[in-house]
Amino acid sequence: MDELRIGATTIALEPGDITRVHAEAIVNAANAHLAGGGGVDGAIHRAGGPSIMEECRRIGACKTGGAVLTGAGNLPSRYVIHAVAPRYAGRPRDGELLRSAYGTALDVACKLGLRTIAFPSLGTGAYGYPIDEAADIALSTARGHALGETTLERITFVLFSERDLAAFRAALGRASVHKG
Ligand code: AR6
Repeated sequence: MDELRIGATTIALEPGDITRVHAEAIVNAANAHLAGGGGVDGAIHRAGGPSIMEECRRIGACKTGGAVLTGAGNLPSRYVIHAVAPRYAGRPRDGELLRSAYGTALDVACKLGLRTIAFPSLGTGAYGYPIDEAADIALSTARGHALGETTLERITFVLFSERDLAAFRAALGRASVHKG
């Protein structure tokens, strides 16, 4: 089973396309200019319609490691949380920034009192973060969040490729071993 239970929160993995997911918030792998692009970002703006980009323009920018909130246009979710991963360059700081992008998105959702959130694998496409390391960071940040006080009952990682799903499954196994 691709799930890990931490207190009242379930961390789950599922294959698929995040634009089709029914979670209260989905997370976008955005860039610091909130300018749109390819990958998940392109898919979310295409499926969600122009209102999301209008809101992004009003917000203007988001620092790397940060996250900002918009509505979700025509998507089945209520909100899109645009999180900005680092462009991978092998610096120790890259790990901190990726952790911060996940952590900030989780905090934004929790402040809104949301119960469900879905993430793609941030940073592991155009930004080049190695998937195995990124999956460990994603799951340990979710686990750390769930160990604190949170409104989130379900944190789902929606994995678009076999490679992403396999890496997150292996990382979930490692996170489960360290559960106690
Ligand atoms: N649903 C879920 N995951 C997806 C989807 C989808 N529909 N499409 C791709 N992925 P990327 P980044 C996976 O490049 O590395 C954009 O141009 C994909 O398999 O979307 O953070 C932005 O504007 C990959 O593992 O995001 C930025 O400029 C993962 O999503 C830049 O790319 C992330 O790949 C951000 O790069």
